[in-house]
Amino acid sequence: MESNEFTRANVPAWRSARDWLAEPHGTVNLGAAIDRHAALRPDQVAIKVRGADGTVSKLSYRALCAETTRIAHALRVVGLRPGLKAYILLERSVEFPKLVLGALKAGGVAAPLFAAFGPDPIATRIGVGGEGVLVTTHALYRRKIAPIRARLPQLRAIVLVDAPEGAWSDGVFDLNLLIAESGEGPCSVDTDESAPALLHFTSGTTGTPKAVVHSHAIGVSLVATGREVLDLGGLDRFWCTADPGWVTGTAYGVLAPLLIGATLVIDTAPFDPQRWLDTLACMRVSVWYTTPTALRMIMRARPLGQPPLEATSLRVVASVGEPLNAEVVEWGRTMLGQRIRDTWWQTETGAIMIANTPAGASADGSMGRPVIGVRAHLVRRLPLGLIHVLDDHEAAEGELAFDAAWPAMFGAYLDQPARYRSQFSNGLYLTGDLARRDARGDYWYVGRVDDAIQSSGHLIGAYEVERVLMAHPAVAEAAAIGVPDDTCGEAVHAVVSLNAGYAASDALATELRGHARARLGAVMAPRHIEFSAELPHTRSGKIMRRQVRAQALGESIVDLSMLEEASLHEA
Ligand code: 6R9
Repeated sequence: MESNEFTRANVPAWRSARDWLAEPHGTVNLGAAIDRHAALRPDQVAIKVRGADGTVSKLSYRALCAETTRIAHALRVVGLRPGLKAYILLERSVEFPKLVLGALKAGGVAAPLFAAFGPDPIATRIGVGGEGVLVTTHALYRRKIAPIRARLPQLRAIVLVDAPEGAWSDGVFDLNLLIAESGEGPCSVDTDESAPALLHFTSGTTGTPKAVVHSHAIGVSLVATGREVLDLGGLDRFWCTADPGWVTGTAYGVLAPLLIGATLVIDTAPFDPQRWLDTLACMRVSVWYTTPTALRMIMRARPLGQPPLEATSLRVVASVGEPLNAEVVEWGRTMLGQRIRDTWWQTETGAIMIANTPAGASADGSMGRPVIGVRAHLVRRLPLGLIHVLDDHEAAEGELAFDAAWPAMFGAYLDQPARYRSQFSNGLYLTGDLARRDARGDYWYVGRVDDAIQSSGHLIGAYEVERVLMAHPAVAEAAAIGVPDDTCGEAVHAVVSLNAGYAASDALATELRGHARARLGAVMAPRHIEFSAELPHTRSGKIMRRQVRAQALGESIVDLSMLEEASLHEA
């Protein structure tokens, strides 16, 4: 299980991706692999950036190759060594992909952090991640790092991408000066494909965040799924809207498109529905990878009935991070002229595992089927770490699990071997998500095992309830939670935000309860409906059900990981 033996697996998509990534002598360095495009098509645009003021700038593969090599030299000068971390604390910017690739070329482990984190979650994560260097901007340094500098003995150096003149002292360096003074020659460390490349932090339900380790082998799955699911090729202009701090921001926001040789589109402005629609059009985006939350906000700003959007180059639209409800898919078909493809994966899986692929005609609202090479199962957990695997050929509901042998499978939770082992049983990786498989073999999201509601002896997936509420024309978003109840253990409670044109009222609450009851039955239908102007989200767009629950129960937030997620909103 822990030795990832995918290279011997007979999956042509993986073999061809690996053949493309590997050096002639067999090693794989994802930072260096991108240079192959610089050799083959040096003038091809690698990155196209739309600045907040609307100006557009371009970087060729030749320039990207040269600049990331210089960054690798610079990072080595300040102490980055193979296996050490390069913490990257940056907003959406052209610097982000350059720093990720430069760190990889130097043999370092790229460890992105959300720029919206406050000082505390940053210190916690660097404490978990261990020794390395930190790259950030001058403004973020002043606000987030300077106040906690004394708590960060793990940092060998801090590098500013935009240091004001004369700002370097006391272990703080100016990246441009470092570049000017470092070597020019090739700089790429030969890394074995099992060498660590990425470190991503995810918060669980309890305790400290987990640091998920990925090796350079992740590139094999990223290339294979980039081609198969996103249909990416060398002529595409690909826009991944993910925040750089989220796993999607590195995997598909940097690596997949650049390994494939596409043009990466970056918009440095914060989310705004009209701005994003403009970006789709003016950057002539052909493949767009975004989140249901962003799509629902755009849908709110531009509901059905208004003229369709003018994004004529758009060929593929895909979504990740949260369930994609059928209403959004329908909106996309009319307004974008595209069937939005859902994709399911996790920080731990490293790459897309289940998707609506071009070939498969899966039902709207379903996540689709396992991607080529991946084998999915539904399981029930039994005592003593044992599991019961449900018949793969039948419709069923259970915890989603995968044969633990795909290239992008995570290699460890840093320093937590027991926690890592507890995610596996019988050669399967257990995801912690509940899913349903229908008779056609499509997978439907049911909810997180942790968020499941126990009511009158039934286990209810939060999303099963939310999906039905969102099908009502008044509801924009919904969060279903369990609240303590003397008779049924937990009662289902829903908090909803409304679409434009609808106002909260007792009558609407009654109507929504009736709507849910008619479709879900008495056990699953929410007993209470509460209205909220907006539901709390993480930066990656996930509804924070634990926070919704704490608010509904009038509890103060005591869970550490929740506090950290909440601090994402203090920017
Ligand atoms: C890439 C990413 C993972 C969790 C995952 C699941 C939820 C992701 C989804 C989805 C429904 C989808 N999730 N994709 N739920 N439909 N298409 O999101 O990684 O931040 O680790 O989150 O997100 O619950 O377990 P990560």
